[in-house]
Amino acid sequence: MKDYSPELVEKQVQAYWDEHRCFEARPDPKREKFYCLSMFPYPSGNLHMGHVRNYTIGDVISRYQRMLGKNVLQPMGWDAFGLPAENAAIKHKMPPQEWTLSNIENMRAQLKRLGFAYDWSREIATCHPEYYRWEQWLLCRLLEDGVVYRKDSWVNWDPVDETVLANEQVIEGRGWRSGAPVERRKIPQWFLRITDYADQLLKGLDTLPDWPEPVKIMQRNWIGRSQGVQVRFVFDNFDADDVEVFTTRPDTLMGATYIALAPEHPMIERLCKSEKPSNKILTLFHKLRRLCGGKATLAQFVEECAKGATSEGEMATREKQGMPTGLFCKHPLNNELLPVWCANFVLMEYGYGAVMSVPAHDQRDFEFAQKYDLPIKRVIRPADEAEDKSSALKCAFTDKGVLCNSGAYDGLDFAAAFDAIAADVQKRGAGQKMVQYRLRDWGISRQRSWGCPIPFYRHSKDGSDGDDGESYKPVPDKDLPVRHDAADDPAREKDTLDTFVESSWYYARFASARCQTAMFDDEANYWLPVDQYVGGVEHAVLHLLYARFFHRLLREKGLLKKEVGDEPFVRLLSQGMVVKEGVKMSKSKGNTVDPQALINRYGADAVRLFIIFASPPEQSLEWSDDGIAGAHRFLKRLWREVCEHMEMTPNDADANNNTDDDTAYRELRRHIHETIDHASRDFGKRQHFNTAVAANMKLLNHLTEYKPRNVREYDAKREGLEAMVKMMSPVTPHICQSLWAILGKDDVLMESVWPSVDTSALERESCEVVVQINGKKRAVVNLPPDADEETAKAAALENEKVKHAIADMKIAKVIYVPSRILNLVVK
Ligand code: ANZ
Repeated sequence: MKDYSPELVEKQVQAYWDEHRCFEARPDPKREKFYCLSMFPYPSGNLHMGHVRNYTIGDVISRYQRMLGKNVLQPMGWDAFGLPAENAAIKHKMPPQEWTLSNIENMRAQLKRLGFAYDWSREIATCHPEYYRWEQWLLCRLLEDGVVYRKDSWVNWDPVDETVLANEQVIEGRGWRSGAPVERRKIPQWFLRITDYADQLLKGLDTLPDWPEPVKIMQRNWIGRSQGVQVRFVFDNFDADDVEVFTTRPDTLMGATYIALAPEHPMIERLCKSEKPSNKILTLFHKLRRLCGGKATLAQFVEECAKGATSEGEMATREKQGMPTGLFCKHPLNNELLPVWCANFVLMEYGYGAVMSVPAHDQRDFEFAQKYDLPIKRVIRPADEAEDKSSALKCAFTDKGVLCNSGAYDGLDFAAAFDAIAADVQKRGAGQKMVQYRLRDWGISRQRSWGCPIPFYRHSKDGSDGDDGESYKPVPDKDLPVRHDAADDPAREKDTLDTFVESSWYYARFASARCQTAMFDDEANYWLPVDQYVGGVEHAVLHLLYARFFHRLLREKGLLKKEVGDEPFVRLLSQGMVVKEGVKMSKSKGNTVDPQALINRYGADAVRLFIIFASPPEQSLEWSDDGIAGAHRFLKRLWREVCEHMEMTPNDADANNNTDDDTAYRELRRHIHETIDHASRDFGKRQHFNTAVAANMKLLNHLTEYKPRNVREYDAKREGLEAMVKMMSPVTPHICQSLWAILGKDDVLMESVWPSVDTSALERESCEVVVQINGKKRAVVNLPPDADEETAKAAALENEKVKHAIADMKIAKVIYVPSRILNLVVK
């Protein structure tokens, strides 16, 4: 027989798959479907190890499910719009489209070389007009329904390049190309009302038992549901709308000593324009202003705050600064006057952009009050502290406790105070209980050229030339798609869509990829939902949340049937990182390993095997050069073992020795079926593919040592080799297909059924039972698997070591797990 040549084997097998279109999926209502999806890549140029890992895991699952008899769909495509293409275009002086398409060519060839079982007839690239025309069509419907709306929003502005920057283009507060300090600017942009779905998206997480818990926690935190109270504060010396705040701690209301407004708060904007506080407080006002670092006017202070980037991280680490407005509000319960400040720690995007500050019980408010000499009033004491000791606080006491210095509310605990104060606030018409989400509406406008054009145009509303949502209309369906390279039209929206929009519905389009007349046809209802989604944990929050949101939109619009379920992804596997010497493999760290070089040297199967064997999928994978060489050696051994067996005939075996002793035979068959049992669980529910492979490696050792002496033993070895070739085929499909043929089979391996366990082979004549005395292992006894407790105890008491350990003590209790353990509790 010939030697194992991965290159030859892989080429042949792949040619066969191609020719017979083995992976093209067709709906078949009579069969159980299984839709397995791996997160599609950004076509950056070449596959990296992270991709190879992601896609190998998805492929193993797909191929395993197929052998279980399911009708499997596994598609692949390209998340093709995005900033790197624009950057590369600048760098290589080539259009983003050309760069992207040539990368796709290259990466498609790499994926094919790895032998992934994709239905390439469904390939999607999000930059193709055939794809994004449906996205544009949907967006037009969403504009009509008001799910898309326009509002002013802050962006990072590079004053030198005169362009809007994405958060990742702001490096330490400066534009990535110009190096100029970034400014914040407000411009009108498009938003999707994802916040209307906050509650559904939160509750839906409880219906996903097969999602990793950490991902669900991250999503819950991102949605950030807070239960609190809205409180309205009336201005004392100013004719304006009330200041509304959101608080999760209404129990501290009696300790509020000032109100803080975000620099972007409309009231601040209004004050900046007038800058004329009432005479009554003018003197105090000037005194306070002097405390604020010499910034003469509120407008200057606000301008100062607008510098720096918009990211939440940058906002959080800023030094707390503020300026008094000169205005006062009335406390809704005791009518005390509270000064109104403008403060840079208040976010316009959360709640009402205003805070009732309780310095005694909130650390930010405390630091701010100390800095600007504002009163600190303690209203909560620890439950176990009888009296309010009223010593000066060194920091805020932020725990929940019992109320003090709060008049009628004194002595109430958090829950009682929350309800009592909320009720009183409501009675006075000054607010009510409410739920607030951290989740913001999704800003989808991007000032980029390599993206899906937003398909709206501006018409003049009553002859005026406004720039609000109402002055826009959807591009008529007949004019879709609006191509990314369409000629300029002054009336049309110039911004493009966030590329997360494309990746929010691709999972559904794959299921109807060839439909030309609609976004989806009925095939989508057959394949959806995705039964298994595989991808990196870096997408745990945004991508998965957006796709869950789109799934709900698509169902509401009737584009997908209700029957596909509330959630797009039933089961999620978040694969771990590929690391080298404990550090994430990445270009920026310069520690990458090129998958292509390894494929060229060892073949695709060895690379796939190494990746799967090295660690469980959700853990990080430590790269090792020895590991890949080891994988290759294992495959060579498997090849040789099958070939050698095939060169032998049953008669050769028979002639060697004819024995009645069937111990070795039974042991081998037991090992084979234990391995099948183990691998079935590991490939299925547990998804620990590495231990399934390890079990097969052990089985190969056994098969190698096993020298058949008669026909029965020869057949048992054959049974073992066949089972092994099947079990390894999801991981190393090429070599297994070839070996399947060498084993004399003329069918396609992946169409054959997963081996089943012969339970009679699992039976043992005796098992080793561990005997413990007071929990300590003392001996091992051999017992029939069905031995009862009395028999087990009797056998243990025959054992010298057990006798010795018990000596003259009495047995107080017996704990017996048949075939495993006997614990004697003695006194
Ligand atoms: C008074 C108070 C007293 C508060 C106290 C906390 C502790 P979560 O839990 O994240 O929802 N807050 C409200 N709007 C804000 C904004 N726009 N920018 C910055 N902070 C804001 O947070 C709710 C709390 O965050 C609210 O409860 C409010 O401060 C603050 F001892 O109100 B609290």
